[in-house]
Amino acid sequence: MNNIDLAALSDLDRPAHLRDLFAADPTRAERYVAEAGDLRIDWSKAAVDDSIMSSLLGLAASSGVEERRDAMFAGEHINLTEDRAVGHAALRMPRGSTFTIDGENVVPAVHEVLDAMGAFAQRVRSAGTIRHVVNIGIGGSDLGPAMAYRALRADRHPDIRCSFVSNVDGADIASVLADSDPASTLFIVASKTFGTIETLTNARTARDWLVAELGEAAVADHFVAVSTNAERVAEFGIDTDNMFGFWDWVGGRYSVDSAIGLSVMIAIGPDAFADFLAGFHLVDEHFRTAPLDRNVPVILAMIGVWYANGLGHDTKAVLPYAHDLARFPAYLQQLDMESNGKSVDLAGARVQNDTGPIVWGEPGTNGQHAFYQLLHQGTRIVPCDFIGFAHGNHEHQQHHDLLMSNLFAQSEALAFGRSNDAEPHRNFEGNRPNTVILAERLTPSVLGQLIALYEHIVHVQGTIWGIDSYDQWGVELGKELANQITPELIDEPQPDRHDSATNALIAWYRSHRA
Ligand code: G6Q
Repeated sequence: MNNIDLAALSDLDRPAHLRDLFAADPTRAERYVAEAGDLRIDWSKAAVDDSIMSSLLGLAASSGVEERRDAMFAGEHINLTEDRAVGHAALRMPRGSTFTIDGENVVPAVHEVLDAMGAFAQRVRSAGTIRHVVNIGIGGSDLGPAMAYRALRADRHPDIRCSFVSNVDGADIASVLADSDPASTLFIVASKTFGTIETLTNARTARDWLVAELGEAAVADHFVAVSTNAERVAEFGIDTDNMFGFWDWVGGRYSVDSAIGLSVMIAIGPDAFADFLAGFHLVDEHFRTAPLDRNVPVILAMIGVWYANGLGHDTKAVLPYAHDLARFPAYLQQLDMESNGKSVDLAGARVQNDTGPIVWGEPGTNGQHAFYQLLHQGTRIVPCDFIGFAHGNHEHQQHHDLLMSNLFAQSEALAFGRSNDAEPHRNFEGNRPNTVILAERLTPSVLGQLIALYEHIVHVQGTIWGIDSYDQWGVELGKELANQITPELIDEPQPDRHDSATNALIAWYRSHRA
């Protein structure tokens, strides 16, 4: 392997056009494919050749990717700015295995919570009184369960539906309450800190609504909490007997496989939830043990580093050809952008290279009729991840064949294009890189595998960029200012605290609010 540094990436020779790479190497479609668990990952249409891959894998080795991966699995405090271990992989370890954090094997405690969740979920599923589960959370305490609930439509209990309330905009809770019957609704207040203003505001509104309808005594049967902060849960008025815990070594955006997934477990049942966790674990084991040159999260991460720092691509599209994965791009947006949207390295110095990409996407085929024009003929190159399945979770085979033919066609068209010198507006230059991830079917296990794959890609890229992928200080300033401004909208404005533009906005709102 070639040893280069990150800064040298932009000096490497660009690979040939994908058409020429394929023409020169009839084995490319076989060599640039690997399996991780049940996922088949094909990066043959990525903008790389053997020489670039060798440099990238050399960079991974010299940047300590293996060491930092091992440090994570050893429970070391690799989240430096918060001085915490990064233990989400422990959440999906089989019973009886070991993951040590701060001198303690945490796996027994993980399974204790899973057992409690399982017993509770089973009671809710069989009792027949609860028909609507409302998860109130935001960010990491919302996106994961909301995405997974939607993705696992085919596995859900037929008579229990879930809703997800996150936005402090009253329209969110209002629309869910308008569609709820208090006697058959269970609220899960999901908040790691139990201090998040949006979640507490929504939870209070929901609590008031329930009490107004059924009386204070009903709270015990209709509210549970998921949190690391028992004191605040009790203060809010939820009995800590009705609380499912987790730990500070689980980051919000890495928590769908903790008690934060309770709504998903109620929907799909404890056994399917165990399959979901087993799926994560399969890919964890692949990431932990595969050599760098067969390690799919490492390979995809390094290709992403090449796009960001070698070729200067700013964004990345995630395009699931599965309507049930409609929220997957939004989920990955948080996972990736909150983790690697950083400009300061672990030593506190300004980074010298671009870090995480802007992640976006929509399911196919909808996106094709919207933004794919730019993907095919725009001036900007957007590397794409396509995700598809051999079987749809429905009975409409014709739809599925059409869907998958579109995925294959888009991947082909982007990579190879079609020349038309006579009519430039019909010319497709191709050479637009993409990766194709396939699996038999979108099951709980496969969903877990997909999430773990992206988690580890983010981890490896954070290592290369030398940043802390596990903190999120960038969300603090806005929160702090909002807390200052809230009383100014109602009581006295404090113009000394703000710039003239902000003061004008506050003044406008005050005069119109009145
Ligand atoms: C995720 C972030 C953030 C967090 C929310 C909700 O990694 O930390 O999105 O999940 O701010 O926080 P609480 O769960 O503490 O309410």
